Amino acid sequence: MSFINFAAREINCKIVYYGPGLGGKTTNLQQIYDKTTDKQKGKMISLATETDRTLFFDFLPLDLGTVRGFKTRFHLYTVPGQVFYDASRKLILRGVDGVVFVADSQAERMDANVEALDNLQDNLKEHGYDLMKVPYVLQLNKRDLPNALPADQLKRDLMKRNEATFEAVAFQGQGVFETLKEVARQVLLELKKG
Ligand SMILES: Nc1nc2c(ncn2[C@@H]2O[C@H](COP(=O)(O)OP(=O)(O)OP(=O)(O)O)[C@@H](O)[C@H]2O)c(=O)[nH]1
Ligand SMILES: [Mg+2]
Repeated sequence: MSFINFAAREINCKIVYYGPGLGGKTTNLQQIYDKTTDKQKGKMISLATETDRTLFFDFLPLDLGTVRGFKTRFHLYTVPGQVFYDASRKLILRGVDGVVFVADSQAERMDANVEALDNLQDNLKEHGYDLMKVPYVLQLNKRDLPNALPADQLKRDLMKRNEATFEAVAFQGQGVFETLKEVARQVLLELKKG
């Protein structure tokens, strides 16, 4: 649910990056953080383990221009991908406006992709959201690795609807902003409808 602050003329939207552990969710946010101006962004907050696995969430507020005189502020979150942090994932999805699923293209991570996607669908449902209807983008990450499956095969196995898909090499910034722009576009479109 986007939050509109009329006094401040500000629209607040929440985007959640979801996906299997080590797929590159936090890396997406780090790239966005690194490549935006100070004026555009707030502090990036990360709660992580010593080995940089997301413990609770990564959070980055980002200003993406104005819509009819309202400043649009996107709050980007990532969930911890590790299977046993399901309670955190569920909590972070609360009030979500748009979802990016960051899939790991490596063949040996296919089961983890499918499991995380099922988990996303279940957790959205618990909040009353439908994966078939929410603003949603599928990112195929780690395209640089030799064991990456062909993109067509990943799409066949992971696409849920006619969603936009982007190939990415997140740690090099490739595909990161394309993904963000598309999910933001969809969220703003929903806002205009509502
Ligand atoms: N080769 C390659 N490595 C990547 C890519 N994107 C991210 N990585 C690396 O993958 C590792 C995990 O990335 P994270 O962004 O921490 O993964 P995550 O999805 O946030 O993981 P959790 O927080 O445990 O759920 C890091 O070492 C990244 O540098 C990519 O496109 N290609
Ligand atoms: Mg992470």
